[in-house]
Amino acid sequence: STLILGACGQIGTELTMELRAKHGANNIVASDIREGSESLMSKGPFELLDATNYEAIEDVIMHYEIEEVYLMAAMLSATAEKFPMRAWNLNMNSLFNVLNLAKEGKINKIFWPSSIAVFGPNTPKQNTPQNTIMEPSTVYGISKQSGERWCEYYHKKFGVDVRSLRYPGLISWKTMPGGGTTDYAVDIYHEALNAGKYQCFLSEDTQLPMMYMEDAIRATITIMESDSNALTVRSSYNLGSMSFTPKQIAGQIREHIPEFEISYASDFRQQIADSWPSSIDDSAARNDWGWKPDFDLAATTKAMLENLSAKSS
Ligand code: VAH
Repeated sequence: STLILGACGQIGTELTMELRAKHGANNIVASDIREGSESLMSKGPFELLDATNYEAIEDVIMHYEIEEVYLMAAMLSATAEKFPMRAWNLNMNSLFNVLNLAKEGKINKIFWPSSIAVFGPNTPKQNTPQNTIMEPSTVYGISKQSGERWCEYYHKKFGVDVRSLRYPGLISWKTMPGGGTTDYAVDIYHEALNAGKYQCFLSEDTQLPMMYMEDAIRATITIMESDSNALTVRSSYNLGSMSFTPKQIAGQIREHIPEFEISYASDFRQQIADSWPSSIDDSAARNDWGWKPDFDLAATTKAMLENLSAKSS
């Protein structure tokens, strides 16, 4: 069966729901440092679990006969700038725990998320290549770049079957994001419906790679189900779908809510966003395991506003 570490997070929550629907709830063990939503807690096995505690994870692996682990626990870019050492400890020690469990033969497959945050200010910003200059200038980006190096090392040296995706900013309605720089692209939809206006913490022309959560979950499950021999990248695959600016997302929202107003007040997250790419070349993912996104900005906006309206009514 499967263990999800960080199952209460923005990605973990939806990933848990999708895997339970696909494989049966009793084959998916959700875990996190804290309890999650009522539906997450009530519809399948859940364990309170600190992803930095090797023995605690090992106990859960043995008890439930876990074969594969999705490590979705991490501290994201904005929060990590406030607590560098806590971010490094969580992001790295949780990864070493699952890599070492696989090296010891206690689990046989790992998914670990990387991010466009591995790229830095001197990385080519348009159509950022799979292999290019990577000098991340954020704590989170440094932890993800280092994590990618360790994933590739454990695969080459010990045969560990670890698979990874460099997620862009993710847009979801089922779960709130936590502590990310791309979170404005979720907050804006909530504010458009609740207040009819939004003050954006990034400037209007800040173009960032983004993805609708349904696409990200499908990519995650697809790469995990792919034939190991098809995977030519064991650091982490670039993964793209769309890129847009706050001005463009506001324009799409006004197609549905004509009187929606946006204002701009950049904060410390502007420097983080400015160090990241504007668009991503994900041809390796498309060639190796058939990646193809479904949602563009118009479809994402429609889905977000419809689902958030239905949820609150
Ligand atoms: C963040 N959503 O903003 C995450 C992600 C590419 C962005 O890593 O930190």
